[in-house]
Amino acid sequence: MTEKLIDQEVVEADNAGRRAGFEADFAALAESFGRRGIAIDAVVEKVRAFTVAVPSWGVGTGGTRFARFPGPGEPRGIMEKLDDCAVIHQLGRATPAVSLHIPWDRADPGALRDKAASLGLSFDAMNSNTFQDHPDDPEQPLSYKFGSLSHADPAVRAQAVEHNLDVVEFGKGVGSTAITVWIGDGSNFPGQVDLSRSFERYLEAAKTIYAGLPEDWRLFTEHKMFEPAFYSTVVQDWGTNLLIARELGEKAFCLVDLGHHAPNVNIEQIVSRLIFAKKLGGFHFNDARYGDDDLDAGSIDPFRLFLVFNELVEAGDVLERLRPAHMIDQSHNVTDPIESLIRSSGEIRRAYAQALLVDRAALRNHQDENDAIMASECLKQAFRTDVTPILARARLLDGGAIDPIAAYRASGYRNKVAAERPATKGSGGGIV
Ligand SMILES: [Mn+2]
Repeated sequence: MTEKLIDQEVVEADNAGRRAGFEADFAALAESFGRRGIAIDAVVEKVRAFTVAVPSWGVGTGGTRFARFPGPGEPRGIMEKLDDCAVIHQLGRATPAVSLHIPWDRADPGALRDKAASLGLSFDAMNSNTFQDHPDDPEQPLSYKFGSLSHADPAVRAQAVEHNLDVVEFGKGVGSTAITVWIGDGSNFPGQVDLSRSFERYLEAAKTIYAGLPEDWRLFTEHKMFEPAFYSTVVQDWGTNLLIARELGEKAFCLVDLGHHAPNVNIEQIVSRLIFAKKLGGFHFNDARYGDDDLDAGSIDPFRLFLVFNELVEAGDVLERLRPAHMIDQSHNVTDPIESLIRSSGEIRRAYAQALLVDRAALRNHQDENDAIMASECLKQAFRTDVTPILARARLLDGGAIDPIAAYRASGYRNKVAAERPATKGSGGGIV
C-alpha cells in the first residue's frame, strides 16, 4: 500500500470543482481530433506511459554563486526529499523515479529502497560528484580545484575514479542501473592545461570507471560548454561526448542537458545526430535563456522543447531500443520547488503530446515536395494544439489531480512541513 502524503480526499475535492470544465474541454478537443483523424485516447495512453525522473537536489532551494534564499519547510535530508518527490508524483502522476546524487544523498541503501517503495517511488540514474571537494569524506582527501578525472596528478584521478565506482556500488543497492558523470574539469586561461593531454587523461580515467560497470548498467556522460571553467572545458560539447561514448563502448551513452549549449545552438539536431549514432543516453530537462540557467522546463522556449520531442517521436522504433533516460535538472531559486517540478513534468509531457500530433506522412510529403511553408505549418499546427485536457485526463486516470498545483496549494503541504522541519542551511543545492 503506497503511503499518500497528501490526503486523497483533498485531491478529489479539488478535482470535483474542476471536473465539469475539464469534461467539456476534453470533449471539445476529442471532437476536433476526430476531424483531424487523431484518436485522442491513444494519445492519452502514450502520455500516461511517459514518465520523467525528478532530481533529489531539485526539491531543495537551489541558489546562485551569489546567494541562496531558502524557503520554508526545506527537506533536511534524503528521506524528506523523497517525501517531497512523492507529493510531486501523487498529484502529477508523471514522476515515479528519483535521481540520486552522491555524496549529498548518502544513506543506508536498504533504508532508501524501503522508503522509496513505501512511497511508490524508484530510483533512476545515479549522479557522482567530483566538481566540489568533500572535506568530510575520508575517502576523498584530495582537492578537485584543478580537475578530477582529467587532473594532472594521477592520485586525484584515481580518487575520482574510485568515487564513481563507489557511486555505482551504492546505486546497485538501491536498484539503479545507470550513472551520469559530469565533471567540471577545464581551464580559465589559454595555456593553463594542455587540451590534448587533459582529454587523454580523462578518457583513460573514464575507461577505468566503464570497466567497473555491472553488466546491465549504462554510463551517461554529460557535456557542458562552460562553467565552472571559462576558457576551456574537457567535455564541452556533443562532439566530444560522442567521441567518449564511442571510445568507451556499448554501455556508454551521451546525456543531453538542454541548458549546456551555446546560445542559439540547434539542440534538436544534436538529438537527431545522437539517435543516428545510437548513442543518445538521455536528457536533463530544463530551460534557459542565457547559459546554464536551470529554469523550469518549457518556461522560456516551449517550442524548442517541442522540437526535441518531435525528433524523439520521429525516431520511433530506434528510440524504443535506445530507451533514453528522462530526467529533470533544474535549480529553483524563486519558486516552491514542488510547484516547479510539478509544472515542469507537465510541460515535458505537453511537448511530447504535441509531438505525437504531428501528421508525419504529410510532413514527409511536404519535405519531399520542398514545400517549406506547409512543412513548417505542419509542425506549428501540432505545437499550437492545446493538449491541456489530455494531460489532465492522463493524470486523472492514474488518480492524480486535474490541476496539480492548485491541489497542492489546497493541501497545505508546505505549511505542514514548514512546521515539522526547522530551517537549516539545506543539504546540497548545487546543480549541474
Ligand atoms: Mn545536468
